[in-house]
Amino acid sequence: MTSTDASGSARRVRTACSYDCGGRCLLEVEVSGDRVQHIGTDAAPDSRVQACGRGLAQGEVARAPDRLTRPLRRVGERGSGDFVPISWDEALTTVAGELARVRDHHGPESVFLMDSYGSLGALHNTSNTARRFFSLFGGSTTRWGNTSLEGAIFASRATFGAALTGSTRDTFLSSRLIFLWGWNPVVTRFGPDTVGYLEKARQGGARIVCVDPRRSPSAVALADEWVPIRPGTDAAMLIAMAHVMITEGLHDRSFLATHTAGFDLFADSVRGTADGVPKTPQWAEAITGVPARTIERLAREYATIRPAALCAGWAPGRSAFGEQYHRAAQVLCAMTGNLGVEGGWVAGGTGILPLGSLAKSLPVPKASGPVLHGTELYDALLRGKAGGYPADLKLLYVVGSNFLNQFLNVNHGVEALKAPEFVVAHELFLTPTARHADVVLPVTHFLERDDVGQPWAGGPYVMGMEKALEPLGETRSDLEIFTELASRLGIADYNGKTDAEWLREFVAATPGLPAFETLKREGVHRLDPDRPWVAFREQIEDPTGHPFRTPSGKIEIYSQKLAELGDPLIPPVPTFLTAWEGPGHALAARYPLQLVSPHSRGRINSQGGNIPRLKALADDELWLNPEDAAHRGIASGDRVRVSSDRGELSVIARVTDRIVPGVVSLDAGAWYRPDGTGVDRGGSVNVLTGGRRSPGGAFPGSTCLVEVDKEAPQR
Ligand SMILES: Nc1nc2c(c(=O)[nH]1)N[C@H]1C(S)=C(S)[C@@H](COP(=O)(O)OP(=O)(O)OC[C@H]3O[C@@H](n4cnc5c(=O)[nH]c(N)nc54)[C@H](O)[C@@H]3O)O[C@H]1N2
Ligand SMILES: Nc1nc2c(c(=O)[nH]1)N[C@H]1C(S)=C(S)[C@@H](COP(=O)(O)OP(=O)(O)OC[C@H]3O[C@@H](n4cnc5c(=O)[nH]c(N)nc54)[C@H](O)[C@@H]3O)O[C@H]1N2
Ligand SMILES: [Mo]
Repeated sequence: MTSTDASGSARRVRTACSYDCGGRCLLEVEVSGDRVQHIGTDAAPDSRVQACGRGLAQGEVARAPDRLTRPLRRVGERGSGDFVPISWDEALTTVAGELARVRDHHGPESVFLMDSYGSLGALHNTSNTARRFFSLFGGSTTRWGNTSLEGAIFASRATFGAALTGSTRDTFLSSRLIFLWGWNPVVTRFGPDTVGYLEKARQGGARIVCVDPRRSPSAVALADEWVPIRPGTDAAMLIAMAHVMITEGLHDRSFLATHTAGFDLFADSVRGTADGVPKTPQWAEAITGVPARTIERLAREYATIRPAALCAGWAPGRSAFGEQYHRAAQVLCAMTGNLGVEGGWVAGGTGILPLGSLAKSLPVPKASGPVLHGTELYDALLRGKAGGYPADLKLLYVVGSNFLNQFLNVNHGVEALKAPEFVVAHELFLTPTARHADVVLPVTHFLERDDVGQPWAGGPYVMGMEKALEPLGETRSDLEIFTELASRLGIADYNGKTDAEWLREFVAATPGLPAFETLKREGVHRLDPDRPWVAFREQIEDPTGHPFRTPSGKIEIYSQKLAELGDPLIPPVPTFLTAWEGPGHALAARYPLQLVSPHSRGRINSQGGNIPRLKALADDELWLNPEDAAHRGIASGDRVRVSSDRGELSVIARVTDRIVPGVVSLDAGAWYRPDGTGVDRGGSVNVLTGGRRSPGGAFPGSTCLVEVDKEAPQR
């Protein structure tokens, strides 16, 4: 444990963010007394773990004036924000009492655990701490459907029999062509080393093409070519690229014969043998808005310039039939033989690499209990069993999630949050979600805890995290809170160890790591392999010895498992399916513009939305094309009303040709702040979004039609 230097002179500690951005970047924190004087990242042993502006602002986050420091009990209506501070004893007694009451009277499935990605340390992990508790509690209803990449996970399982498809970023140094397809790592990072390797690849002669409805910061900084595309139509463009390769004989026949199953069935579908519609570049042009000639050229380039990396981002997959886009991208990777080789890339999910990764984190015993997809939560809260859901949800338990802001259809959420008998949230701040809780339990910030962490993928290193500050006020970690609740509820075995004991155990179980105390002092420990880690290298180099974990043992272009589902909306070969909300849909008469909602430079999802230094980094204006603006008499700087079938918000417009006509963009994560008339003045984009999950489970944030009008000046 570190202690504050009595003389008040500064000390330095090394830690890393535990946020859900794929980072885990080095923070060198200079602390004096209870304050962070400065956070730097320059002494990093190499540029590959350097922190971004969000990391460097964590001193302000941890000591923000609106940090919650005491447990709160609601006194006004839900959502009113009227709370009074209470003691921990009262808070824990109330929460334990409600948990026991609901479990004993209605069954544990009447508790819904809403855990999310607030903190992703190995120990202080908002999901593991909560899931461990509720497993031992007797179960609960939980959520399925990863908001980030469920489409990619679904597709990767079908195609490769694996959810994890990550490679280390140094593989880009061998790439001669790189597609940033709906991927904007200049803002979203995906590990602190991604952009550096992309820059190096480009300096070494790789051509970079960005396919995105927006000329994103990555398109500006990294790309040789920007290909604007209509949101939600990527599968059509990819399938048309396959058409070009097939008709021109550019596909890698020997790779396909050795490693894949079902290519002929896909080729039939591309040619239109059964439906009479050949999936030509002209066909795709009408759907995507991308000129047929561009599609042809890019198909030829991807098939002939090798090795090439098709980095298929997750945003295009967070759409109506998002999994089809991922499946199509995966098939193209296989058709060009760019899989399992250095310089190639597997379009898919990601995940901690199976190399020297941290062997242990807080264990979560298996629990049985019903699951609901995140997009079903509000309807389930409102209708329960009568609506066909597995339980009547009486108690909502929220840990590390600002779902009201971050899930689709905020107004529906506000209605649904009136329904449960009791709502608890563990939070740092009174977020839009926490405002709707009955009891809010104040948690520590990661700068106030020891931990260890590892980035999502591609970052072959482990970070030791040393506590820099004492917990603010009366805050406690999620682990401490659950430990207390477990003891009040008579749950044995939730936590019999100190933090240091857990952490020593996790680190000791991992070959190649120094002891926890050393790791904590050093900060970064790299586990670099001697050559790039490439997903599926073994399967490609030695197909007999290392089959894929699919029914055929091969890359399944035609998926036997999907065929067995017999669901026309989950076809066995990648297929473009028209979204349930989009151009040409009846709703487009009233709401003619498509909306995308990228992740912000100034936030991690919604986190940072209340911090001035981070707000200043964010771009919270609505981007719209000059053509669309002219029709509506809108100029940059005008306040506009954006409306959808689900709600309305008010923001400032930016007119820019960096977005394709017919599409507008507003970054996700600004905090919901409704005025008296139900219009959101905070610019929380999910006031506009809505709808059901994709058949494969993707969270369809970018399937959304809106209209934009100039707002009459306020009096
Ligand atoms: N700064 C920052 N970094 C983050 C996060 C954050 O909030 N802030 N969040 C983290 C998390 S949780 C995640 S899951 C990742 C998200 O990472 P991504 O999903 O990659 O990020 P997005 O910003 O949503 O989208 C990337 C790009 O896709 C484009 N796009 C949107 N829809 C489509 C489409 O239909 N087709 C095509 N071709 N392009 C499209 C957007 O314009 C954007 O430029 O980022 C992580 N990193
Ligand atoms: N329209 C649209 N919506 C989107 C997206 C999009 O692209 N467009 N992206 C989606 C994606 S990819 C994601 S991942 C989701 C994210 O959805 P969430 O995971 O709900 O997003 P966050 O805003 O990161 O909320 C995490 C909360 O945890 C709290 N927190 C931080 N540390 C701790 C801790 O140690 N303990 C506890 N108890 N709490 C802590 C933070 O204060 C914050 O309020 O949003 C999704 N929503
Ligand atoms: Mo995410």
